[in-house]
Amino acid sequence: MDFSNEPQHSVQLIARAEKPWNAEPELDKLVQHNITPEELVYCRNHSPIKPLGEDLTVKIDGLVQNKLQLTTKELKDKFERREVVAALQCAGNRRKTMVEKKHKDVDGIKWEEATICNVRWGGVSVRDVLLHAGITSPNAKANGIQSPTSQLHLCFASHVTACEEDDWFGASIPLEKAMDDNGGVLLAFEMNGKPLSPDHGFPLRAVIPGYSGVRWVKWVDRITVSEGESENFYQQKDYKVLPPQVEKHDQANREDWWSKVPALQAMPLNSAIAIARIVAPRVLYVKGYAISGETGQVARVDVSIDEGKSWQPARITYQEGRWSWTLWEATIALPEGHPERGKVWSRAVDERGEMQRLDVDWNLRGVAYTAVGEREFQ
Ligand SMILES: Nc1nc2c(c(=O)[nH]1)N[C@H]1C(S)=C(S)[C@@H](COP(=O)(O)O)O[C@H]1N2
Ligand SMILES: [Mo]
Repeated sequence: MDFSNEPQHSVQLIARAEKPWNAEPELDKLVQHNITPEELVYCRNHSPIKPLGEDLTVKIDGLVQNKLQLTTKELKDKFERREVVAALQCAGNRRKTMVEKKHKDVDGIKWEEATICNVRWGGVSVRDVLLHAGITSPNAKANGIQSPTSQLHLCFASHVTACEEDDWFGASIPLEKAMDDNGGVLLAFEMNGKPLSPDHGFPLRAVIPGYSGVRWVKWVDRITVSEGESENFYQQKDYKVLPPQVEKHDQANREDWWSKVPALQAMPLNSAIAIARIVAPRVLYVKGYAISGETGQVARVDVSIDEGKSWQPARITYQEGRWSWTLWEATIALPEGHPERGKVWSRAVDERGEMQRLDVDWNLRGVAYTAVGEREFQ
């Protein structure tokens, strides 16, 4: 892999790996902003970052009536500009916590709890583009296509450079997610009102609200409506929650676990504590984030100082639409006799009453760790 010509990276990030560039911000800084400034947005790359121009074209092909080939400028001219506020989170967010809590190592970069951000994305709707290309409506049997669209997939690909495990990068989502009017799926060219930076996918990236970061393909140059999922390594042989009995990579390959387990798509309900400190005698201040899962936006965040035996509600200080993260804080009066140092826990609850659990299983790749948030204070 060729790492010459890499752009400047944000100096506010802590490198977890240099080549490829993988870095996250400090968690206490991250939660100071409702909308994450670009300098604090984590970077997750499986390849070098190539400086590209706006003239990169994206092909739309596969099971569509009219194949298209457009530059970002042409996309902007042809389709209505749309915005969505959505949290982007790496599947490996909180991986280091999983290792510590389960006392068992996992494969992968030991991300802490800051590979998440909340951004106002600007771009065009993938649904609009696909309707233009000739997908009529979900479930329609268009143009001799055998599968109902409810069983099709939308594959995003980037061929601009080779990756660690494959010659190109790709990921797919169910076509239904892209065709959902409220799904918020975009081909984005802007982050917080400014053009994307090279690190985050200039000129064009996929935005898949609610889905694992790996599906948000950067530097996208091809979108294919397909009967199968993306053939790319990162769709097929990575980013899956393997069962806990799969303890080694060669075992996963030998016993063919990668084809038995579905790809991680929607990310689960989660929360983490960013700040926990005594601010006055017997007064504990706690602040963190929560993120919604598949069954709806975060409705409440609870905090506990007795390892989950009792909970009290935190104040939600920020939430914006279905796909944003939730910021929350709590001021807890420590009861008489409670030591002024210890641990505090957080638990997100969604609109349907689903809630985070105290403990969850270990998995080999350390993805989608969702046990309650936990932090020491003094
Ligand atoms: N082309 C390409 N797209 C990619 C990746 C990549 O390595 N190459 N990494 C994915 C992963 S795993 C994540 S979590 C997000 C990270 O996006 P960011 O670097 O803008 O935060 O991009 C996704 N899109
Ligand atoms: Mo990721």
